[in-house]
Amino acid sequence: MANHPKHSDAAVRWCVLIVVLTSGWVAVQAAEAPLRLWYRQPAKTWVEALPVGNGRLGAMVFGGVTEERVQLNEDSVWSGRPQDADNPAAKEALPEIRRLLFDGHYSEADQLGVRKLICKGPGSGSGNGARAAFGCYQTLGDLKLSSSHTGEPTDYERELDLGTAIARVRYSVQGVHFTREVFASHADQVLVVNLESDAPGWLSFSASLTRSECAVTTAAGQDRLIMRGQLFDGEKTNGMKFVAVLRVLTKGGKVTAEGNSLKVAGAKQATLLLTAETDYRSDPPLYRGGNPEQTALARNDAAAHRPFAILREAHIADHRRLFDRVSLDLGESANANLPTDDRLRALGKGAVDPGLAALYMQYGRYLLISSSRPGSLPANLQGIWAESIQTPWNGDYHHNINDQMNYWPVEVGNLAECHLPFLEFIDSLRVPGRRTAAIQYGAHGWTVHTISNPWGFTSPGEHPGWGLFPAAGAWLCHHLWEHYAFNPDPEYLRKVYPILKESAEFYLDWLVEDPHTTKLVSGPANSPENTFIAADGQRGQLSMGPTMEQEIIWDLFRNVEDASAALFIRDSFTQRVHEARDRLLLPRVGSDGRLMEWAHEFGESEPHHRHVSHLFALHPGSQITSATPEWFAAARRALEGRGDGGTGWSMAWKVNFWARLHDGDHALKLLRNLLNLVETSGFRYDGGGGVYANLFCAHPPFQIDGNFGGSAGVMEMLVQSHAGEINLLPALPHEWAAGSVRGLRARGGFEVDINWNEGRLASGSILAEQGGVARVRVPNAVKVEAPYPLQIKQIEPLVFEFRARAHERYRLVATQ
Ligand code: FUC
Repeated sequence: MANHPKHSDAAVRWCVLIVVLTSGWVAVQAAEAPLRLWYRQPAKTWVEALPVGNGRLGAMVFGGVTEERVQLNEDSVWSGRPQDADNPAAKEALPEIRRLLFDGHYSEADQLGVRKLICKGPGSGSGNGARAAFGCYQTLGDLKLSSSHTGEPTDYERELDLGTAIARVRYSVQGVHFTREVFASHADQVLVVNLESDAPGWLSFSASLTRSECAVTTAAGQDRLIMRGQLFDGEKTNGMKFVAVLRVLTKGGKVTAEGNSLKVAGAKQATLLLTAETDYRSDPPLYRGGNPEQTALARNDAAAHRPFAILREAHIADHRRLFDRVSLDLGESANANLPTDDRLRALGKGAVDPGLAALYMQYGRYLLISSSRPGSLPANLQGIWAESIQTPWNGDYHHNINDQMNYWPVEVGNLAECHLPFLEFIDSLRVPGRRTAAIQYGAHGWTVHTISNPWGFTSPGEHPGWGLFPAAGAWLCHHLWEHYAFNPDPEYLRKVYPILKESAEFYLDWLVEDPHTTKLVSGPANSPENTFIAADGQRGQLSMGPTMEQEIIWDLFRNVEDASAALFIRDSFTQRVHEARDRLLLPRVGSDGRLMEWAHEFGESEPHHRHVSHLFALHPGSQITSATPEWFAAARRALEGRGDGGTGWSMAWKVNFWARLHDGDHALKLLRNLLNLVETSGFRYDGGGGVYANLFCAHPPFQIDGNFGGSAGVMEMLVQSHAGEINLLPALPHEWAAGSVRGLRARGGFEVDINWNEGRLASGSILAEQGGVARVRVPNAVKVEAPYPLQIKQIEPLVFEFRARAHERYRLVATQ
């Protein structure tokens, strides 16, 4: 899929200039607190270290004075290999399991499901994917710098500057100031560590490159180290090959190789350049190719020919091109100047700190830019940052909420090109997904279940209670559609239409008629990853027509219909999709007024279960809006029932739900819960989520989805566009009485800037990037200025319709 054309940077800057000149935003922007995470001490644990990344290469910077640890990642360092895990037994057992479920024999169906419906073989490796064929995303290794400082360091500070994407450490020893900067350059595909002292001859250290297994480091000449390795492919170390090259350049002093480390003595400045590659290729059936050593050496040589200042400048320019598209000011925070860990502690004690919410939102954008760039693999459960060999949940791609959540901020946060790795990954699942559809279910089209890896795993997981989630493919297709919805480019839509179509083909075969209601239902399927209690006391996980399945398939069918309409395609296939959508079992409201999670009114074994699957239609779907008041109210009741706690990502989802329910204060409550500082380690499923000191989301353990979900939630509180209109300030909490946001994007190809005061929209503008009709809902009366007044129609007192031509900007100014 090609990158769609976007407005040029010059155009963006020009528009920004207009806004700045015409709406007095200079003052607002100047008042913004610096976007940085900072601390007065080095990181003791990995979740205190600071992440940098260029989409592919990542590093966690600890900031120690005498011992610096820069833990390294490369996004394709995956063990494992492709495996044949599709299970033909499933196809045979399907009619019987469906019959049992329709007749209410849930336990029996579950037992048969455990035996027949799961993948063949060990699936994800049940907690040990690193040694199984499924594989595991792992650390690349550690770059360690040991320095021979003597004397106590003073004036220590370390920070991560989100605007420049540079991690920095500063301190003094014996009156000499030292500065260390680390960044992962996308422009030069190199990780750069620069050390400087303000007096000549003071920099002396040794640098080593290590990995706990499967790697050997050797010196190459006096100024280079090369680490070579090969991972497990299951049983044997015959898997992915990787190479890392480290070079040290100095000003003053001397570099020598000693064993497998480099020694720098008496320098003023030292620049370390690290390049890394693997032989992974997204190219089935082997998924391998290329010459990683050659590429790593060539990229390292190229970087070594560019002075540090040039590398730094190119990196900052490249990062700013994406990051600066959005700015957010949520108002003054008394705690803005506290170190980030203290700031979190103060928030936990009840401090009002809207600036921290703005920082968290921008951190999500920063992390996405750093972990998902065109050409990279998509951001996994940990983005690209993983410390160990056996990463939790294999650091894989989970499609029952997690990897989708990773991409919630991408379009609204004006980073459309960072969506591409995920969209391309979805496309790449088609080939293995066709096999899975045919072998498991005898169905046409392509499908995927709860988990994937870069080796094209599309089979169900090894337990149906979590691993049998047939709607996963349709949910992934939601992203293909959303990219179009925000950037309406027919060329792009023509390319992805076959992927949507083939997914719909699968569901047309997969759906069955419920003999009791004649509705079309999906199943057997779990409602991720919850357990129900039937009226007669049976506990089960598999059922027919769980609400989430129905909602996601409805969403796919509607998107296919909209896509075919946009492409002027009308054929028997689109007619079949239309008819099937009409016959789908729709969301239902239970006797207690809550939206039902399953097709029957079951009891719940965990009423506060972390997944809130049945509210997919509220968010990220759009089947439930204020235009469907009965469902809207029932969704609210269901959400209240689920409570305000949860794992990290669960609370992040709830921020978005409350925003969609237009309850800004409740959304903020969840955001505060999400910013709960977690200072313990270990796994928890039953709540206790929050953030670590480095603002990484705590499931716990670290899982990045909550960072992205929380970031998207903040944006969702300010601008929504899923319900056929652009809704400005739909869920503004009282605490954010005054503020401004610039550069958020809305479906239809619009860019939104707004300025508010005393909780009311003060001024704003909507830029039509390519023209089209926009309906805009405002929270209070405004006057609209359009290039041609005839292009504006007032639909309701607070709803306007603009018929915009490309590049036109519509201005809104409060009238009272
Ligand atoms: C889903 C969730 C878990 C965890 C895992 C990676 O299975 O239910 O909480 O986030 O993904």
